[in-house]
Order: sequence, then structure tokens, then C-alpha cells
Amino acid sequence: MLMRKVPVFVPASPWGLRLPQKFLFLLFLSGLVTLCFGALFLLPNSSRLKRLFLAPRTQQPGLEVVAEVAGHPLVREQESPPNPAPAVPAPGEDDASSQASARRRKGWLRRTHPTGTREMATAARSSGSSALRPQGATAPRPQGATAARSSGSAPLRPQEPSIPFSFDFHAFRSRLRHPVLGTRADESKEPQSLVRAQREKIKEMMQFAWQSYKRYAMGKNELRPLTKDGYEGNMFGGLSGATIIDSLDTLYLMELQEEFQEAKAWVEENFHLNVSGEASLFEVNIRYIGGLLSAFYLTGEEVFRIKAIKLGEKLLPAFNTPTGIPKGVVNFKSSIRSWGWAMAGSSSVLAEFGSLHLEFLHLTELSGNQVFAEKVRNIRKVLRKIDKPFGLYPNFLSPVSGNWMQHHVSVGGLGDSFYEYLIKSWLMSAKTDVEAKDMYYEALEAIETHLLNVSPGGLTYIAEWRGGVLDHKMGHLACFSGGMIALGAEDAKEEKRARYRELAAQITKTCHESYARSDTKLGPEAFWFNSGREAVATQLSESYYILRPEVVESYMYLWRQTHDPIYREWGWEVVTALEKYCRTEAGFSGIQDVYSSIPSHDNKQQTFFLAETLKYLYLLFSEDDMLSLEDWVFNTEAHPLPVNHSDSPGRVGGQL
Ligand code: DMJ
Repeated sequence: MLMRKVPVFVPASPWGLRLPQKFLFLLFLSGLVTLCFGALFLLPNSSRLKRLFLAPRTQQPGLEVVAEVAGHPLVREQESPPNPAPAVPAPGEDDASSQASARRRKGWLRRTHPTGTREMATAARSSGSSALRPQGATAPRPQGATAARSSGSAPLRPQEPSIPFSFDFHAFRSRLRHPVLGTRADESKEPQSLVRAQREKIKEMMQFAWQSYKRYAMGKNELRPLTKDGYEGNMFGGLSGATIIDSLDTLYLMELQEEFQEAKAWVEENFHLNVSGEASLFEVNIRYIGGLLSAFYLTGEEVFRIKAIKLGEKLLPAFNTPTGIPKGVVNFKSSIRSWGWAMAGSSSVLAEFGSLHLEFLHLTELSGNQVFAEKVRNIRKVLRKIDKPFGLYPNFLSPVSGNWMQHHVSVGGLGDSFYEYLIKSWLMSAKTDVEAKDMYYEALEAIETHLLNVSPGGLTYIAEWRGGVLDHKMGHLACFSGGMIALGAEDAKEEKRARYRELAAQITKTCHESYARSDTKLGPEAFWFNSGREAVATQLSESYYILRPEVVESYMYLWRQTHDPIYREWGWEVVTALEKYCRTEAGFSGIQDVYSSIPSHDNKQQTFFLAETLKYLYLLFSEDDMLSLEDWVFNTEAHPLPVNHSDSPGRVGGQL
């Protein structure tokens, strides 16, 4: 009662709490806040919480921005991407900037609308992605009008969202002069012909090489057929599946559909770029980037384009040198260096930095990112300006000073594909890259004057040059030059054309002799012309054959140029020898001594055997319009890249 009458002086609390209770409550509350704050740091992955506090950034799923090169973000794959191979705009471009750069581009590049309609996606789903099938392959018949509209369209994979596509695949395909796989006129004319049977045999060899790889080494870089296991090697910086990526276009070309799908699925699901080892810039470029680019141009499958571009970005740090001439080795995690064997680590190698042009222009073409083209244009500029001894290009150049480091000149190893890429740059540009053309013919002139020789027995060969003194030898690698000279003969000055055609034929004949003079009918790694011996190796260390393609590559070009049946005959000799001496129970292997008919295998099925040797053989026994040379140039790993038939004079700065 008293209490009711006499008001007690206790300050009112909003929750009706007394002072001690209030104190206790505040104490509890501050404890709770401290606990929650601490938890931010204790959680195993705080990225989700971070997102609450950090402003959101535009980022493609599965990609992470790691650095910037020339204003373009470099992206890398996150560990375990949530969805395999998402279709995204060109890396390094948000939608607005990609559209802006697309407006600057002409020719094949139009970023105007998605490549595929929803109907196409539906049709692709219902037909099992019909457009992935090689031309002429039988596809399940698409149903109804929707499917009919989709025929011949660029494919959309069912799981890929329909998003803007920076490359007009339809426009590109419509500009080709020939169907990619040709009309195969010989099949309808002579269904049972010998040449068709020969082609089928080569296809069977490819199938066997692939199946063996798949069985014993799937996902590894190479197959070791004797030990029946896989091998990663040390050229690819931790990247895997070199055989798969090198094989994609050959499988496509040969219409090995199931195998192509297996390869493609592996690329989608297992080809991860989040590696951190040391890689050869050259090898990654010609095999992986070349393989992915070709696979894209043949199929229109986004996964190949995206992976090629992302991998290309990983190579860019190699160019961070005072001259912009890249070093040969790129560490995918951090640094770059020259090869230890290249002038005590001080030099870059001509064939390596000189064989990036074709692929890098296509990386720009497919990404809109000019950085790739800028890098190779700069290499061209350095080489154009530098003094050349007698017009020759030595093999070693300092990426620091931009000076030659040794006067060793070779059209074989260390030099070879530099010359090849000059003439092919001219051809790939639809004959607009006049600088490349001039450089090529000037270089060839110097080679002819200073390196070319005819042996006492009448064999024409290209020697190696060491400061004015000749080594009278040719490497197997140099045997590609017959094909190259044939390819370039048509655009030489009138008075030189016949001469170059003849020269190409003579060099190819010499290379054939190096095969014909061995017991196995396969050629050695190097052969000499001295002491009365011609076109033979002089020591065991040069007597091996590692399934190299250069000789059959020249047969293919010479066949296309002349249709002289001798080249098919010679090609068939190689097929027979490969079957006899290199085929093992579990794949093909190189041999250690071509002069011994009891083969000692080296236990390696090289990736270029599937990319090049078998492809060139197959083309040798095919019609000329299969991967017509009017439409395609082959990179130095035999990956076809399209000639730019765009009618627009301003395409990507005229670089393709
Ligand atoms: C291939 O990787 C390429 O052809 C390269 O240009 C030289 N060597 C091998 C094949 O011999």
C-alpha cells in the first residue's frame, strides 16, 4: 500500500529494467558484439561476408582478375570453377567496353547480337549439338521448323547462356571459298579408290593413337606406349592434356566424331589454367593456343575461344623485357627467364619469338584485345630495324639490348618457323601484309645466296651458317622448307617463281633421300653431306626419328602444287614404315636408330604426331579443297587458322 502512495525515485527505463539489471544486459550485449566481430576472422572462408562489406565488382563466373596488362585486366580461373567453361564476353572487357571495341573493329568482328537464337539452342539441345559435328557427318534429324532454322548455325551448348558473342562466326564461315572438309568429290566419283583406302588407313592410325592415349594416359601431356602410362614433361608449366588439344582438329578433320567429343568434353571439364609452373612460350603457343584457336574456327564452340584467350593472357608477362622481345620461358606464377641453354640464359631464340605472329593476331581478332597484336607487331619492328649479317637472321637475340648474340643461322632448329611465319603472315592477311612478304623474300634470297648447296651427288640442301663457315648438314626440322618454298613460290617475283618451285622440289627430294637411305625408310634427326656420304646421319646421336612431321609436310604442299604422284608414293612409304617400326601394342613410338631394322623404341608418342604427321598424311591423300590453302594457313604445329577474307580494308588495323 505504502508503496502505492509514495512514489519511488527510480529513473524509468524503456524496458522497465533496474540499474543493476540494465548493467548486466549491456555487459551481455557488448560480449555478443565482440563475439560476432571475432567470428568474421575465424570463419574458414570469409569471402561471402567480405562481399557484404565490399562494393560489388563486375566479375565473370569462374574468373578472377589478377593483374593488368596494357590496361586490360588479366583473368585467371578460380580453383574449381563452379560451372565448366561459361560463355562470357572477351576476357578483360566488360560489356560496355567490349561493345566500344567491337565498334572499332571491322571484318569478322561484329558484336551486334548473340550468335544464336533460343531456337538454335533448342535445336542444338535436341540434336546433341549438331553443329559440333564435322561437316558431312550424319546428325540426328532436327525436328520441325525451329530445328530447320538452326541448321548451319553456330552452336550454343545447352548449359551456356545466350550472351553477346564478339566474333561473327557466320560471317566468317560464309566468306570461306570452300567447305571446310571439301566436297570430297573423289568419294562420289570413286567410292572404292585406292586413295580412299589409303586415307582410311591413316584415319585408323589416328584412331589407334588416340585410343591408346585415352586408355593409358588420358589427361596427361603425352602417352608412353611401352610403359603404358602418361608423361607430363616440363615444357607446359603444369598445363595438361597437350595431346588432347593438339589432336582436336585432326579428329574433327577425320570425322572421328566420338573421339572429338571425348576431347572436347575433357577441355570443358578438365582443362584448367590455374597452374603455376614454368612453360615454354613457344610450345604453349603453337600447341595449346594454336590447337584451341583451330578447334574454335572449325566448330564455333565458345569454350575453345575463351580458353585460348585466357591462356594467351597468361603468356603476356614473357614480353616484359626492355625490347619487348619475349623471353623463352614464362613462369605462370611470377617471373620470366631465357632458356639456360640459349647463350647462357641471355638470349631469346628466333624460331620461338618469331613464331607467335599468326596465333597472336587471332587472339586479338577473337578477343578485341589489341595487346596481343601489339606484342607481335613490336617483334616485327625490332627485327625489321636490326642489322642483318648478309641479310641473314641469326638464331639468338638479346631481349635486353636487342642485339644478335651469335652468328649462327639455320633454317632448321632455332630458326625454322620464323621464316615460315613470315610467308604465312602474308597469306593469312589475304596478301595485305606486304612487310611480311618483303621480309620473307629478302630472307629467302639471303639463304639462297649463302646457305644453299648442291652435293657432289646432286642433292640440293640448306646448310647451317656459323659466322660465315658452313656446316654441311640439314636437320629433319629443316625439311619443312621444301613445303614453305613451294607455298611462297606463287607470290615471288615473276622471274623467281619457277626457280622457287624447282628449289622446293629439289629440297623435298633430298629429304626423301634421307629416308630412303635408311634401313627403316624413316629419316634421321640430322643428316650430313661430307666425306663422300650424303643425306645420312654420321653418328648414333643424330640417328633417331621421333615421329616428326616435316618431311610429310613438304610432301603435302608439293602434292597440292604439282599433283605429281611421286609425293603420294613417298607419303605411303612413310605410312608403311610407321606401321612397321613405330607402331607398338599401345600406341606409336619414336625409334632410336633409323639405320637398324630391329627397332629400339623411345617410349614416346609425341603430341605432334597426332597434330601434324597424321594430319599432313591424311591431307596428302585427300582432295585439295579439304582445308583449302585458299582459306587456311597451318601454324607450325599444323593447326589451321583462317585467311582473312574480310572485304573490309580496315580490319583490326589490317593485321590479319
Ligand atoms: C613441332 O612441334 C613443330 O612443327 C615445331 O615447329 C617444330 N618441331 C615440332 C615437330 O617436329
